[in-house]
Amino acid sequence: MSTPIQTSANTAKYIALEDQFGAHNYHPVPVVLEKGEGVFLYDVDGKRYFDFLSGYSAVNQGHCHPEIIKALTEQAQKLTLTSRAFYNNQLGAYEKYITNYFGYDKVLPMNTGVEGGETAIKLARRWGYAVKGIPENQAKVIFAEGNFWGRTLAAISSSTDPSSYKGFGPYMPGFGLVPYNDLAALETALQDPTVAAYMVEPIQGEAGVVIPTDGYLKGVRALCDKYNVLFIADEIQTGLARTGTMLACDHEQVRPDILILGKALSGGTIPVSAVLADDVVMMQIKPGEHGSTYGGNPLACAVAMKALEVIKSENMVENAFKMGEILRSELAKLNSPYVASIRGRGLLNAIVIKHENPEAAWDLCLYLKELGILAKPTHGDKIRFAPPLIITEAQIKEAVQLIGKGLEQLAK
Ligand code: IF1
Repeated sequence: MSTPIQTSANTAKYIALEDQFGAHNYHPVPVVLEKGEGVFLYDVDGKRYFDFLSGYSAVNQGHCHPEIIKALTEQAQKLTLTSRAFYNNQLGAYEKYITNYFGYDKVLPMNTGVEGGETAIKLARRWGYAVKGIPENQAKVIFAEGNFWGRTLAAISSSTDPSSYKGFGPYMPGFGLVPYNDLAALETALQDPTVAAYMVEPIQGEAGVVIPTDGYLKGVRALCDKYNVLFIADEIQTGLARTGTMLACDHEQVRPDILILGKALSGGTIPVSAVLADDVVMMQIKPGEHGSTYGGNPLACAVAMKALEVIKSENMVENAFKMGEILRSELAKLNSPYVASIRGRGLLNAIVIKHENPEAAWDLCLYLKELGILAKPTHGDKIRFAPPLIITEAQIKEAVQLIGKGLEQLAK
């Protein structure tokens, strides 16, 4: 079954530019987007698509949310960057807002998600030496197999995915791995007195929306308490209402020692990430020991405050929970012979494709593009379905009908 990749001359023109002048570090679905509004994206020929990827959960609030864009444009006309060499009138207000919002003493503002991960690990190592008493340069951080937290050399040093780490060595020392969702293995690892932290996604996104057994997060919390290890939750993809609770950790009412946020923290406008922790951890980094040019810039602060505000004012947590249940139920009703499983929480979902053609998931995404839905496979046979959290029941049902038509094409 060969899938005809149908692209207009206009689309092909833009793709050719990227092909000639851009690094080939991605293999995008062949669509060229020009406009985004709410749950919809529009290509250069004006065709409308449901966005079922949401910028990998960076567009939870919907594309170009009017209030977030208003906050962005108003601040952009006043002051965008001071650097942290000086104070600005947005940062303190933002720091108060976000620490109250999530219940932590302090926040360290950064830009990309992976910078948030790097910051969390530096904080954990510092705490390990200063508070836990780990001998200098011997602190370990444990990660879960199947993790993904970015593309820096430290991030890929913890990866178990060859497409992330192969050919980029040598790797960061002091990192350990345990199987995901395995409390016995975690306990064994945490008995090592040089372990400062366990960094984990409450649901593994890139691995294909892998949801741990109920009780896993509570078990992680208990083991970290028992062995005096910091629990770092990477909520960059799962946080900010994506899984039907404000944080995915809320599903088990656990509070990580270090919380990392990113992506939808800016509503998909500019890179904004944040690391939250209490003073016993956060105060281990002294003036001049960490930061970044854009970290805490006034534009990011204004945007992030509004992006957080609309999550609550528009009840996105409740909507994500309800629409997620409807999405999974409607997908199940399709009863497709090509869907091995449907899994997810809130509006972070994935289907696993079963088909003799190993390219079936990719082909399905091409069919879906033709039908007006944008999604992309992860790890071969899984397709993530993660629309913006403002999607309505009617839109979910319309989209699932299109997904059903796409699945039928796999029969040919
Ligand atoms: C790409 C994946 C998703 C993340 C979690 C940290 C980061 C990410 C849980 C780093 C970023 C992005 C990166 C982007 C595609 C996307 C992705 F497919 F790569 F793995 F979502 F699953 N923690 N994920 O998911 O945040 O530095 O990118 O701001 O690299 O292609 P970042």
